[in-house]
Amino acid sequence: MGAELTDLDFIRRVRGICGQKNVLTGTADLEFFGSDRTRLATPAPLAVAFPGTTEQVVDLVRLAASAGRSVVPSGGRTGLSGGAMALRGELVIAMDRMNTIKAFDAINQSVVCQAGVVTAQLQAYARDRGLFYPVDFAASGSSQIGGNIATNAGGIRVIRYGMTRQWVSGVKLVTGGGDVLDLNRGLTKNNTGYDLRHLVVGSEGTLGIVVEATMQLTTSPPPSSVVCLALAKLDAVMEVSRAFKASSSLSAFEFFSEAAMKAVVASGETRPFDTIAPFYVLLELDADTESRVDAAFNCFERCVREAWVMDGVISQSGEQAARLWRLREGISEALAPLQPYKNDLSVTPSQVPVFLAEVEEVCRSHYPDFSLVWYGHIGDGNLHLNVLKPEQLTAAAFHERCNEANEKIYQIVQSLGGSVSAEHGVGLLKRGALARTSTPPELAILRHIKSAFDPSGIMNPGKIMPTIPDS
Ligand code: 2HG
Ligand code: ZN
Repeated sequence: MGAELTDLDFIRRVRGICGQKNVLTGTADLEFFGSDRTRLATPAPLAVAFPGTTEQVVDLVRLAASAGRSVVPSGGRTGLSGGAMALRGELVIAMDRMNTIKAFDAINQSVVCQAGVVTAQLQAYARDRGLFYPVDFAASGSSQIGGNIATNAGGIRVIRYGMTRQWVSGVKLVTGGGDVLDLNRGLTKNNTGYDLRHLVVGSEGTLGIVVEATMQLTTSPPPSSVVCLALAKLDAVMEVSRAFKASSSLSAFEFFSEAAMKAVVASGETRPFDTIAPFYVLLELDADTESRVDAAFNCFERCVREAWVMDGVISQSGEQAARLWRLREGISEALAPLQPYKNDLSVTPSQVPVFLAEVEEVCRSHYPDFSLVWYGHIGDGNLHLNVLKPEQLTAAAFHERCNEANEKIYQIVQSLGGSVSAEHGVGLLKRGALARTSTPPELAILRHIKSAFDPSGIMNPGKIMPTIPDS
């Protein structure tokens, strides 16, 4: 029936489902809700719908499937791989109105929340109940739980708490076929074959729309201190990591280069000390007892004696700790106006120095005009390589050369058994690179899984999968 629906008829039916005021079609709204932080291309969806219930999401997906229209799920739109970009007349389903924390279970230490709950909202809710939601990153103030699940968001405390996947004990999904799957239902033990919940985590909206989730919380962490260290050379990273891991209980181990420090300082932050170094690390460690604080100081002194560390500071207050964190968390935003070319790569933590040195070498010899900004979650092997455009190059020429450089960088990633997308997902940006680290049989299984959940192929077209189907 619906295949012949005109654009206007389709929008009228969408309005019939969500209500007149919950469907937007103005140009500015289409651009805003049809995009994420990548701004890869000009968004061009047909309409943006804001459902208020799971039933409305089901009706929207069924309508889209029957009319042969594609659907792009939209959360906080903070993604960095183009996973929420709507480029060709799709229906964007934005989860902003489904933003309620519906239930709290103190015994299970879990909450049931709708997909549009903002990460910081969940963190505050947990805090108010003496508990802790540990997944955290710079975009926590606007990213939504549904999007975090769809991208398996990581962030700054993965070395202690893991990624979002670890905290999802149940997920409710409206599949591309319009069925509602209530997966795992908050259970800790459930060995009933394939765990479909874990297929949904990281599926980037290609299988269906997450409408609700049971998220686990944990006990509040002990008081902590933040340490920022200036490193004399790259090799010192591993020595410092080994030393602090042996002496302290770490919750974060982050890294950034002087180019990143310069950018964040130019954006208004203050250098932690006068020493200029090629690299810096930022550690967060438990400081709940005197002996733990002493151990951190002793370790710091040892690192200086060994000449791994040129300078450093240990936070003496919550305010100072927050200031030090801003040096790391503010980098992405500070670089944004320069429109860097982004890579989000990972290898095992012990391979990081080799990996970084090899990439630097390739860039030095083939792309001497590129300026490389390194930062990331070095404790878990995840590095964000942001490349800045040389002034004399046009944006198009710069992109072309970055793509060419990627071939060489991906070869290094591949040779070390790493990943071409550590935490930002594949989206549109990395789908060409997927074959680097996934074999043809793996990609074939990926496609079969997609069609089992999304038989008409309407869900988030072109994301993850290496081709864009015509819509
Ligand atoms: C971070 O760790 C984010 O700051 C953003 O994952 C990284 O913008 C980037 O490349
Ligand atoms: Zn990151």
